[in-house]
This record gives sequence, structure tokens and C-alpha cells, in this order.
Amino acid sequence: MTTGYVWNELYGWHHTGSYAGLLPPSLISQPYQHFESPESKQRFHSLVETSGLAKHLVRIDAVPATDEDILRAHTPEHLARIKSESALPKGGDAGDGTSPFGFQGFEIAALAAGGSIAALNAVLDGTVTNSYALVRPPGHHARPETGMGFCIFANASIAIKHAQAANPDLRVVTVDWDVHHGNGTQAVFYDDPSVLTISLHQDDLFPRDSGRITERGEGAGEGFAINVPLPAGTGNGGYLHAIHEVVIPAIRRFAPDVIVVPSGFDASAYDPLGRMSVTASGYRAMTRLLMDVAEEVCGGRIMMTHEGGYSPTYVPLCGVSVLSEMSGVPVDVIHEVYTGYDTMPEQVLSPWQSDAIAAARAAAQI
Ligand code: 9RB
Ligand code: ZN
Repeated sequence: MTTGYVWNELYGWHHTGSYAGLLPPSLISQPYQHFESPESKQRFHSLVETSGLAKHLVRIDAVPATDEDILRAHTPEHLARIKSESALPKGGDAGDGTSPFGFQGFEIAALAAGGSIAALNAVLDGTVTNSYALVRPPGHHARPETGMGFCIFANASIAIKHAQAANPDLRVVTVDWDVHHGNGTQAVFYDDPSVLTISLHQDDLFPRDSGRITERGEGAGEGFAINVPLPAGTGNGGYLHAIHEVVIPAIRRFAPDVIVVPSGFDASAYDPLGRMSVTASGYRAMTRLLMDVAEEVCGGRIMMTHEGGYSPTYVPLCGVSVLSEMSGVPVDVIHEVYTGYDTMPEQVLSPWQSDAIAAARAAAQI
């Protein structure tokens, strides 16, 4: 078994400017960084190198997505606007006023989409069994007509549509474990029965009023969107229960050719933007469960593409835990640090979490 890995130094150069988290700098908000800064991603890549994992992975080169690739998921107006703002000396914003990018941000966003394309291609052509695209900027909030939530282009969707252009029969399940709703991926495939989108997320966090269990797809795609909104505070017990109760049965029933995971580590106990309690070992256990069901239905084929995760110190541990599980390469250092949250009470499945998961399962008619 081999695991592919994408990283490009330019992902660290995507420039979200001078903010104080999400606030523009002012006399009451001292200029600092935007939440979506390079830190967590660059440090994740550093740990991939320093842990020794990198030498066991197959490094995959990102190639920029072409206009044709991007236009499979986006409107010509969105692409044109990003290109023109990207040519301005101070860059622009992907659509909602909180998703800034710098001069030539278009080129980096196209390289992020291209990294996801390359990672999925490598899995589908058998170069590797599974792969992780550590790309930036993220993509799962980007809708056909706009970017939002720090996302410019819909990286996972663009990769899936690229693969379907070569193989129109390709059927895909997406399992989005970022703490926020994968609304963009859902929107791209909402009327499309060839892609089952599943999102686990903190209930009504971001975007607001999005990701409810009543959102199930439309037209030919009805029943091919599944949402599992989880109460704030959910930890490993709740997440693993949701995977067992909803995600695995849905994947078995759909029997995809490949599983794509928009992978955010902002459901972690240390994340400043989410209020969930997943730990590195929780992310590792979710990876194991997805690998087992992938083995059963699609030859183990999984591609993960990076989304959110804003703890500079903890994201690398979650990421390397996932990559260690995907590749079967043990990384001991993970077990020696930051394990305190693994035994906290919030890791145990609560009745209100299991009720929420049962409701999501019933809505998905599983
Ligand atoms: C808006 C605001 C946000 C936007 C994005 C995130 C996280 C994204 C992520 C969190 C909060 C505010 C639109 C504040 O990690 N996705 O995976 N908040 N955005 N004010 N307004 C008007
Ligand atoms: Zn997120």
C-alpha cells in the first residue's frame, strides 16, 4: 500500500493579509493575522518531514488547474472576477468579505485545485492506494458562483469533475469532517446522483442556516446529500458513532469507486473556530474506519484534501496521525504529546449526540 502526498511551498504564500482573526485591524483590534494563516499548514508539512513520514510517502506534484477544470465547478463570472482582482496590487476577496487573497492569489488558488486533481488522479490511476493533498487556500465552502469562508475555488469538486470528465461513470462519496458545513461541495453536486455528499459538522456554525438534515439534494440528486449536524461539544465518541451509524451504511449502500474527504482539523479540541473535542487519535480512528469501508467497497481508494484547522500546534498532530494511519507508517511522537483530551468526559457519546445522529440517519433513510 502506498500513500500519495501533495504540498507546494506556494500554498504557504497565499496571503490573507493583516487582520485580527476575522476583524479588520483598527484602534481596538491590533493588527495580527487572519485566522486562515499559513501557520497550521506549514507546520503540518514540517512535521511530515521531521517525523520521517515524508520518506515513506509518494510525493505528488501539483499542476495548476486550467480554466476548463475550474469552469466545471464554477461560473465564468466567478473565475473572471477572481482573475481580475488577483491582478490588482493588493489583491481582492473571494466573495464574502472575509476571504481575502493577495496579488496573484488566483495562481495559488488554481494550484490548490490542481493539487487536489493530482492527488485524486494518482489514486484513480493506481499510482497510490490513497493520498492527502495538503493544499491552501481551502475549497469546501466555494459555491459555483462565489468563494466564501476562506475558500476561493472548490478544490474537491474540481478534482471530482476532472476525474469524471475522463471517466463519466465514476461515482464518488465525499465525507467532509471539517467542523463547518461542506456547503460548497454540496451545492456543486446537489442535483447530481453520481456524487453522494456527506458532511459531519457542528450544528449551525458556518455558514449559518446551512447543513440541516432536511437538505437532501434535489431533482435527480434527491437523497444524494446527507447532513449530520452535531451538537457543540461532540468529541471522539460522538464522531465515531456518527461514522458507524450514518457514514459507513451510506457508503456501503452507494458503493462508490472512490471516497474523497474534505479534511478539516477544526473539529479538534484545540481549535479557536470550532467548539468540538475531536483529538488526533479520534481523527486517526475515523481514518481507520473509512479505510476499512473503502477496502470493502472501492479497493481502499481514498483521497483527502485539506480544508480548515486553525491550531498551529495541534493541526500538525492531527494531520500526521491521519497520514500515519493512511500509510501504515507508525509515528511514535504523536502518542507522547497532547493526549490529555483523550480521556476527558466529553469524549463519551452523550444521549443528545446519539439522538442527533439517529435523526440524521432517519432523514437519510438508512
Ligand atoms: C461573516 C463572517 C466566518 C467565516 C468562515 C469561518 C470558517 C471557515 C472554515 C468561520 C467564520 C463574520 C461572513 C465573522 O474553517 N471552513 O472550513 N465568519 N464570517 N462576519 N461575517 C459577515
Ligand atoms: Zn472549517
